[in-house]
Amino acid sequence: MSAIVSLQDLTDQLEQLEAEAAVAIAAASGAAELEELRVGLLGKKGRVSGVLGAMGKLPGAERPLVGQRANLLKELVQTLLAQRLESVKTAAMAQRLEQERLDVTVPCRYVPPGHRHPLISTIEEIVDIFAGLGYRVSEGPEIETDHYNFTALNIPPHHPARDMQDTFYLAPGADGGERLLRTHTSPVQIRHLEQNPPPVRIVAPGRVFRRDAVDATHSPVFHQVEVLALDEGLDFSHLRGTVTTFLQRFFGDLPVRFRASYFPFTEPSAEVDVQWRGRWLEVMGCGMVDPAVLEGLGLDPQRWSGFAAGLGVERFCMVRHGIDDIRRLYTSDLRFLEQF
Ligand code: 2NM
Repeated sequence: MSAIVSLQDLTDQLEQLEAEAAVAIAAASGAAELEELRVGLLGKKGRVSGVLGAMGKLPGAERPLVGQRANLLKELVQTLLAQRLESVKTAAMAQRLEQERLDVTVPCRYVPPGHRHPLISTIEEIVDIFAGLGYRVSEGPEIETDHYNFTALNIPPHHPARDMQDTFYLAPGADGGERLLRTHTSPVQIRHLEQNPPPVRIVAPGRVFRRDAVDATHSPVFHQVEVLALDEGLDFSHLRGTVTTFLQRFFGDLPVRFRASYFPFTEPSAEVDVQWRGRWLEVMGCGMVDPAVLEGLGLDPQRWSGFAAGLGVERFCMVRHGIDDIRRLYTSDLRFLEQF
């Protein structure tokens, strides 16, 4: 094939190519399409190369003219491709912004995929009330030593609370020390006082363990919240006011009464009843921290005094919601749980 090629032919071809390229680039609608056009026009086997290949058939003096014209074309095509790519990207972003627009002012009802377990919300409500009275949350281990669970709380070696019937004892720890599952959250308060000097106001929620047979009101694993305030000048009136305020915030404005009782770690001690739907129900225990407990911690009972109180969360939850059997709280029956 030895067609005659003239300078005019090649220049016309380049001009034609330029016009076509401008139209095609303007019509391209995406980055991939633009890349295809670039390869088809400027690539090794592209159309510009095709024209330049024919250049060899021109007289030597005319070749630079075609070369210059081709370079102009290449630059123009590159500029057009870059500009088009930019506007395609801008348009794509504008479209996404439009499509993915979220109107956060649309009025609607939030339907949660689930909700808190009634026991957890009871703990939260109780803790929130004490937080509102200036108490901070304190937590500690569920596996305890005899010292923190009993001795530091003035519970003597042969006290019935230590009986095998009441306490889950574990195999001794690496140090040979007796280990058990805490029977109340009071050890948390002892640990806190060891680490923090008074004044102290803490609330200790958590799981506790007792060797009780399961029935409608007992479970070997249950939850307690205990509170402790230790400061200068605290007396029984502060205990009474705090506990009464707490109970009336939780249950509503109902009658509260204190009855003398006994705990090894408090003196005096009291049990607290609320008049709920006309009947007196015992709901918590409390008292002034026994001086022996303070002395065990190296605190001077002449200077520091405090009160403590403890309650069973399951019982609070059951009274508040009229639940007749503690096992309902552990068996995860959705027909029950969905009512809360
Ligand atoms: C109760 C009743 C009375 C109590 C005492 C203490 C501590 F650690 F400060 F001595 N913590 N919790 C306490 C007192 C708990 O639960 C029925």
